[in-house]
Amino acid sequence: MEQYLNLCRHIKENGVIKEDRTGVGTKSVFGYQMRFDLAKGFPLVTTKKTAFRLVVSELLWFLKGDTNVKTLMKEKNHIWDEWAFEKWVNSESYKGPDMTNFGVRAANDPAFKTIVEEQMEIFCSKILSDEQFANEFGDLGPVYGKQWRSWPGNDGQTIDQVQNLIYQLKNNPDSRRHIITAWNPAEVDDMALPPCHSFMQFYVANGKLSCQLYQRSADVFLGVPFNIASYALLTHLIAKECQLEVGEFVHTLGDAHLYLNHMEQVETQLEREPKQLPTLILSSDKNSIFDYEVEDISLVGYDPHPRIKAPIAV
Ligand code: THF
Repeated sequence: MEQYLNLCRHIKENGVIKEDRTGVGTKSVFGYQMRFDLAKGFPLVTTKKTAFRLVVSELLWFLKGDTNVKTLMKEKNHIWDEWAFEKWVNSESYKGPDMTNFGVRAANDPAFKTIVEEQMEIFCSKILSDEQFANEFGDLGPVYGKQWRSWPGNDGQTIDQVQNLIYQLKNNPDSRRHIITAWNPAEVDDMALPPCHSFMQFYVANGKLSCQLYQRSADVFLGVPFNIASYALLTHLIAKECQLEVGEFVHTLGDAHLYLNHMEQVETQLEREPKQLPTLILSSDKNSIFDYEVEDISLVGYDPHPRIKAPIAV
């Protein structure tokens, strides 16, 4: 995963200091591309331990068309909690301590961080125990799952972009229109967070399936290792269903940034030697990409350096 370390180095050396929505501040570059040959191993970052099971449960959640964090919480996946939590604490029905700008405030104030964590626990247990609460506050709006599987079309029809993609890959592999887009301008304002990984294109040549992703905003320390693994996995799943080999994952980034409170962690990672990439194992009895469960997807030979903790910007 030299590609990933080169990206970190490139931003460190060439990035400009830029304010951002979250108030944390970033070092940022605009426009960058990485390529991963998926036949050479599964591209999960080895210079820190990265929780692949979270990548899997998130991708299966997208593929099922789900947009409610309850499903993720049941899988003990908490990577989307903050965005649902934010909707709740800004609503009429929230009666707890003031949570304005809780992300930045928690990062600067340990006492307040404890209060946020308490409220977050209350939030999670309500989502898991109260169905009506989960329906109202667990939903992130028309995010990835909705756009991928049921993009609202004309006269009440919905468009299943994933199903259509697979059909076209099987029947018209040379097409230059193998596209899925999550960026729906009509619905962006209703989403808890507009899609960061917004537009993908697939490509078939020499019996191999490649995927290119356009990611408008890239949190290089926390998000990007997840995003690379997620799209690599998606490419494997689709290739298997279409009886193709895997080709390349091409990752194109728009605003590629390192949060200023991740800089020390990045240094630690840059001092480490990358290790051999793991291999992906898919359970062989699945006929459809929509039938996978978390247990059907695993890695062998993943032996990363230890985890490096960092705060997430909300
Ligand atoms: N918001 C921000 N600021 N960065 C992102 O990368 C991001 N995402 C998704 C939505 N909003 C985002 C969520 N993806 C982690 C990883 C991916 C996320 C969110 C959070 C994270 O905290 N990972 C930690 C620990 C995970 C754990 O073990 O619970 C890590 O060390 O990797 C980009 O799509």
